[in-house]
Amino acid sequence: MIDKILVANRGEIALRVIRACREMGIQSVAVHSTADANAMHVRMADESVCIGPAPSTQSYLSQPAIIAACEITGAQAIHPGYGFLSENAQFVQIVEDHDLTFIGPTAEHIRVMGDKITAKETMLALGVPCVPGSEGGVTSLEEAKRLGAEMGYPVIIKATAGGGGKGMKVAASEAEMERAFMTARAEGKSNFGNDEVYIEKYLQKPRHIEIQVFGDGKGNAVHLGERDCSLQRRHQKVFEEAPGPSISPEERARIGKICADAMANINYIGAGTIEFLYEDGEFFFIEMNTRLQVEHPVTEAIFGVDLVREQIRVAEGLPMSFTQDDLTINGHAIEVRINAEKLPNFSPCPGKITQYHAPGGLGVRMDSALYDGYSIPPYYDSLIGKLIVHGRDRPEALARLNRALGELIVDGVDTTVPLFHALLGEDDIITGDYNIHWLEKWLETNLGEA
Ligand code: MV4
Repeated sequence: MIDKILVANRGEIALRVIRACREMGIQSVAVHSTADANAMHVRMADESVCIGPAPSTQSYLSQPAIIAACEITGAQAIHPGYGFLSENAQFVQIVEDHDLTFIGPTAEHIRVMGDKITAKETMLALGVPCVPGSEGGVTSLEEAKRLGAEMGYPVIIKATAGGGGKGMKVAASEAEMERAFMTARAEGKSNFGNDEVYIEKYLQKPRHIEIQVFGDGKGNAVHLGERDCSLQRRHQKVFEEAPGPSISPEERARIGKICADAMANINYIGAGTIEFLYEDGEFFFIEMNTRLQVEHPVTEAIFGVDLVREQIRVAEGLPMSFTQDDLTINGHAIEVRINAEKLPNFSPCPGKITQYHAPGGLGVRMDSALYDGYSIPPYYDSLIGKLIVHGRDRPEALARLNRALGELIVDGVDTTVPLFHALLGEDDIITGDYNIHWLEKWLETNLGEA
């Protein structure tokens, strides 16, 4: 039995985990940097421990400080939230070496999926459809050019350790191959200490569709449909919805079963997200995230489940509280990310919140650690809240989003709220007709983004 959980995170996701703990009768321990002494997650937890100075490398990423905080407080388990240590296989190993429970997948699954070449090989072997491309790594320019000629341009060269768009280069023709290949390798080396790259056919106008999966670590796994997260800026998602406006129930059942069966096969434990590019009715696997994601609430809304509660249950060795047959979709949900950023360039805008009022009413969920008088520190990411709306169908969710955005008050800093007001007036957003390039094009046209 787990009766005390240390939450190794901050902000809205720390609150999210603390809320699940409280509903389950589990004690919670917050950890915080000196800059977060007055943060809401510290107030909401049953106990708190200061784990270091403001920079996250010396606090939220400090493995010894977090392990020590468990020992001091008697927490038996660690929930990592997203980001920070959530996909660090070495940390998971250390947690287990201290006889603590990591609430998440095994170190081995994190390692396999953290390397995109081994992730793709694994998924291909499990019957998950992948983007056509090289089998494993490509080590020479000659091999890269041979593959380019074979599959046809454009192609994309990706660093196996890449992320956030770094170490990713498109080659439109053989003439561009040398430069793209060398740059992808150099970026992989300098950003991730790994210059291994692989090659894929470049898809020109796909959607980003991700499948939520969940396993009990004992050979049982389910899927909870998809989220369409195509609206991104510089690889940062800004607007996410479930179900995907372009996905039919038949397509969902088919790709969902492929994903759930794959996860059952590897005894996957906890929450995971299998990312696909979706173009012309076809799914192509690109990556898997072995964590709870920022946008998990849209899935929770339409399925009526608490994913954090389930994570804790399976970490304790309990079964999931639902089977695939129990999971049916109810309505439509949309999440928008409220960032403390100044438009048009999305420059970070930390500072003091002089007034905060969260929207409410039917079908509205505001996940945020803000409060009146709170000072957003400049050390961490700029996400200050997530507004999630749920309606019986997509038009109702859109109307509710518009209404809830109108109720939200965040004074003292600039936020991304005006962007969402503007997007809600766009026909393509109203009809759901967008792909991964839509937002950047729109920003260029409408905000003349620098
Ligand atoms: C691609 C692609 C087109 N074709 N792979 C971007 C980050 C990484 N997660 C994968 N990415 C892409 N991989 C092939 N074969 C286009 C992207 C891409 C993208 C993907 C999802 C959401 C937004 C994106 C923005 C630019 C490029």
